Amino acid sequence: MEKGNIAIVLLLLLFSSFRQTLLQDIPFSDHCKFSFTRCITTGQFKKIYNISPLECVTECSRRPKCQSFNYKQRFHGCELSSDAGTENNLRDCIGFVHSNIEEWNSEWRKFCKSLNCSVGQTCVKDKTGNGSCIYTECDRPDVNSDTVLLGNVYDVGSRLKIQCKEGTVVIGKDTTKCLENGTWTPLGRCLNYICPNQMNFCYRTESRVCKTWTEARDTCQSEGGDLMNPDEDTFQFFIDKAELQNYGQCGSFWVGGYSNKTELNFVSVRGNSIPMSFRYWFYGQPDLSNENCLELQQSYGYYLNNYVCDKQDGFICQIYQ
Ligand SMILES: [Ca+2]
Repeated sequence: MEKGNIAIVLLLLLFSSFRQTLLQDIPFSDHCKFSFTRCITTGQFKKIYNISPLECVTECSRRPKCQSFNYKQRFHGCELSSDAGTENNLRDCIGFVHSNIEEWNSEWRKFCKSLNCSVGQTCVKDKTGNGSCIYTECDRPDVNSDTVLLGNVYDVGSRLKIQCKEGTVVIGKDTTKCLENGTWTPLGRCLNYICPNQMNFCYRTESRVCKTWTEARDTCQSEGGDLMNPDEDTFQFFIDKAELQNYGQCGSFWVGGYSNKTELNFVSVRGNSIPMSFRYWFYGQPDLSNENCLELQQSYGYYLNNYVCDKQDGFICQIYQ
């Protein structure tokens, strides 16, 4: 045999022994189901260590969420992904193999398919062979772009924490736990709010994007709060402390108070009435009966004015802690 041929034979032997140790408990006919030295980097939702490649096939087969998996030889590590591997999302990864679960017609796959488990559930079999579905993982929580999620384990019982990007604060809780029903406990969000000392609320003033009263209220509610409640304490904070003096690109600010169409009986978004005697009305306000929404009017030193709700104003959102 020529030297070159010997080298090729040795290489082939080496390569096949590498495959053999990697997937020794998997029939050779199934080896074509793997992409060697490839891995998927998207959609990973669970890692399990110290299991065999066949057990990894089983773990993926038992979860409707699992579309493909990586197997890492060195750590006997199994990484489940909610994405199927394609030419676009597979990368070169030394020491890994990747496989799409669609390739496998395992007993577990057939058994679990009939149970129709939900995403987040795992199909299990009891001693008598009956199957059922239990929640084992939560989905990755939805967070906004200002929120950094710390931790990447989504198993039932595990906890995650959030960290806010500069200029934003956590509104609500900064940790969450994956419950046995596959949902997270309520997790806070990072928003560009200010939480003043000794007040029971956080707020933000919007003076660049001007909106109608209803649009402004929708915006505040979508952030988990409401328009600023026009009550004594809040006014003392904003007016007496002159918190608004540096703002004004939109002019005035919508706040959370309105009246019905014909009378000037104003109520706040939290349900308290705002009597004519309230000391934060500007002189002579409220006046016209077609002005059904409340604003802090810039030219009135940000005292209360009723105005037509279609006007475009800035606004103040408030979230009680
Ligand atoms: Ca008015």
